[in-house]
Formats: sequence, C-alpha cells, structure tokens
Amino acid sequence: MFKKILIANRGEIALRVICACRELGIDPVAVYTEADENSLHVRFADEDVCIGPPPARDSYLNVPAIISAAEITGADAIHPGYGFLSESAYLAEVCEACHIKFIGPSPNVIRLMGDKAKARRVMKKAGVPVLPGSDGPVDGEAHALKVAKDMGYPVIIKASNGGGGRGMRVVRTPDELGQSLKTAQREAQASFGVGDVYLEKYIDAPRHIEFQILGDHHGAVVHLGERECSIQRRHQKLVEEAPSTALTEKMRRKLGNTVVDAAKAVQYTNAGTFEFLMDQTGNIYFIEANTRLQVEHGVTELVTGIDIVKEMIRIAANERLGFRQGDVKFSGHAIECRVNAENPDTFTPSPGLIHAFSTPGGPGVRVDTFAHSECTISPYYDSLIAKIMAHGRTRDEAIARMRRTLDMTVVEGIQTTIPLHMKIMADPDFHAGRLSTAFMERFQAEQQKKANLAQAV
Ligand code: MV4
Repeated sequence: MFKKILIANRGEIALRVICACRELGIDPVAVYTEADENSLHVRFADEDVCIGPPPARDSYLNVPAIISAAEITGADAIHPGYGFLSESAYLAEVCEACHIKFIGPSPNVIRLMGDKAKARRVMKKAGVPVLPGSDGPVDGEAHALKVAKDMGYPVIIKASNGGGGRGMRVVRTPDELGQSLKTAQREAQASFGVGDVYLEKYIDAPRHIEFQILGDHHGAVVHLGERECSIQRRHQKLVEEAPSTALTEKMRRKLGNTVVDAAKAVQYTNAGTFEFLMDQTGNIYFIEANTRLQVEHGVTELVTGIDIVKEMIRIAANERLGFRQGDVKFSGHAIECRVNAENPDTFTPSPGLIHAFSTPGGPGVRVDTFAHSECTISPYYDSLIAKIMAHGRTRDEAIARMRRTLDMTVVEGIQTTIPLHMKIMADPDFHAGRLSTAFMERFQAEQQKKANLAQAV
C-alpha cells in the first residue's frame, strides 16, 4: 500500500480524499494556492506545498507544478479528485514516467473515453445500446445529411472531444444541417483543438442516468448501481439520487451486467461512470463515460456502504477488489443537494466571507464540505461549497431527512442555493419521481409565474 498520497485538488473533494487516506493509514499531502492557504485541506494534510498563484491554469492545472510537489514530498501516488486534471491522459502518462501511481484509469482508457465518438463506437461493439448516429466523426455535409436522413430529425451534433454538454447543437431540419455542422466544427476546433464532430439522434427531455463501476488490475469489474442526475441547469447538476425511480430491479441487473462486460472489453481499471439517456418511453442509451471520481459519488456510497475513494486507492495499489457483484447490496435511497455559493434565483456567484456556518447531523445525514464559520469562499474556483446528502430506508424518508437538514443548515454572509433546494424538495413532480432534464426549466418558469403573481397583489 502507498505511504503518501498527493491530492491534486482543493475544497470538499480534497478533504474527502484525506478522509480515505486517514482510514487507510496513508499520509495525505495537500497542494494549494495563495487563495487557499487557510483552507481545511491544507490544515488536515500531513504536508502541504504551494503550487502557484490562484488562477487554476497556473496551479491546480499545472502538471509540472503537481509532479514537482509529488517528487519533493516523496508521494508515491496522486489522487486527482474531480475537475482540474482528473481526466488528463497527459498527467496519467507523466505519472507513469515518473513512477508515481495515478489513482484513476490508464492513460489509454482516459484517452479512449475522452474521444466521445470513439467511445460510442467501442461501446456499441461491446453490446451496449447506443443511439442511432454516425459511426465515428462525420465526414462532411453530404455524409451528415445521409446519416441524419437515415435516423430522422431532430439530430444533435456533438464535439468528439467535448463532453458534459460542451459543444453540442440540436438540428431540427435538413436545411439547417450544413450551417450547424460548419459552426459546430469551428467551435470544436476552437474549444478542444480538434474539429471532429459526430451525429446522434436527439432525445427530447431525457432522464440522465449513470452507472458507477470499479475495476481492479486483476480483471475483476463490479457495478455499484446507478444515479439519477436529471435535475440540472446549464449542464450543472443540482440534485442527484440513487437509485433512479425509473429503473426496475431487472433493468438495473441487465444494464449493470452490460456495463461491466463493456468495461472488461476495454480493460477498464479504477473508478468510472457510464452515462445514459433514457427517452420518454423508457429506452436507455449510452452517451459517454467519465474516467474520474464524480461529485455525486456519495449517494452511491450511502446506498451500497462501499467507500469508492478507498477502493480507488486500493485498486491503484494493485489490490484485488475485496467483493464480488453478488456482495454488492443496495439499501434504501439517497439524495444529494449541491450547495453552491450563488444567488438562488439568478445563480450569479456569491463569494465572500461566511460569518457563521453550521450543519446538523442526525440519522441518515452526510455533509461533505470545506466550509466553516469565518471562512472565505474564493471567487477563483467553482461555487460548490457543500454537498448535503440524506439517506433513508425509502425515498420519502430520504426527502424528509433532506428537508429537515436544509432547514437546520446555517450559512450567513453569502448567498447559497439552499432556498432553491428547499423548493425543489417540496415540488410535486420531484416527489412523484417525474424527472427529466427539462425539470429545471419547468420549475423555474413556475417560480417566475409565482413571483409575478405575488408582485401583482
Ligand atoms: C443528448 C441529449 C439529447 N439527445 N444527446 C448533455 C450533457 C452531455 N453529457 C450529453 N447531453 C445531452 N446529450 C442526445 N442524443 C441531451 C443532452 C442534454 C442533457 C443530458 C444530460 C443531462 C442534462 C442535459 C441537459 C441538456 C441536454
């Protein structure tokens, strides 16, 4: 097992990785910037290294700075958390060259999954259902028109090297296709350095359902079930839950087994997430795979009792998975609300000093946060300050626990999305599990209508 792990991240996820290190008897090393020097991840690590000025591109995204920090401290592994360098095949490769273990999939798998058109083709070949679409990048307008005609409109153009909603374009008629294709290719070139785009049948108001997997270096792969992440705004997830209200036990088993087989086919190791879209008739299709620990991993941990971060570390240290698929038992229901330092109506960032911060405990509650009373939320990084999770025997119990937890959370000095979450938790569609990626649009339109009515009286 490793003696020392450098955590190439900040905020709540750096603290989360410190938790796993402590439980495994590993010394955590923190990296930080001038904006983060008083952060809890620095306080609770055994050692810390300043890696540069606040802008991420000069610090948390700086591969030489991260590698130097690992070499100086003698760390034998790097955990990248999520965001920043977590899906950098380049960092994983440099780690290999420097004999430092990268705690994540191999550079080859990261690169394969980073090419969404290639990932789609490989998954299809492995027997995973994918949407009708182009077999790899489209070759020009004539090719695109042919593919779109065969599958029918609307279609969506996606950047091969995009992902997470960046560089997508919906096309509803053939006469728009040529122009949209050119624009999409130009944008893809500018944003990702590669102009390749591919085509898929467009699904209106789908559910976003993702499967968590773990694979070791001895050929074992297990899935930990799914998470439903349909409640999002501008490709930022707001609320996640496990399990999804849309899957039956039988669907979960079948799709889970398919994902495990596909992961084995690409020799997937460490943690991964396979994203699917479910259309309104219940068909489900693979769209992309994420080769990192995800923000929302905690809801899976709550329903399986498996510590995903500890498993990632054990896997990277060449240990065998200590359990088989049949040992994974799903228990109850878990919900996560992402608490952002933002105006809850406009979502504009609200960094600054938190005067008072307090979260309740009690049965079935987990809060992952780096916030505390008298801490400053920096404007340089993303606005996630806390993940409030609630677990219950039933979905209703999890919702009740979430509501009383949100109610008893104190954050003074900055604005947060807690008031928004309280309203979502009270929403009839949410209660009924009637979810889709269109949820927030409908929800916000209704909120606006209510506000206008209140204005009128
Ligand atoms: C789609 C889609 C509809 N049809 N693909 C956005 C994030 C990226 N991972 C994939 N995304 C989508 N791909 C097809 N063929 C709709 C979306 C989408 C979406 C997906 C998941 C969660 C939220 C979303 C919000 C808008 C659009």
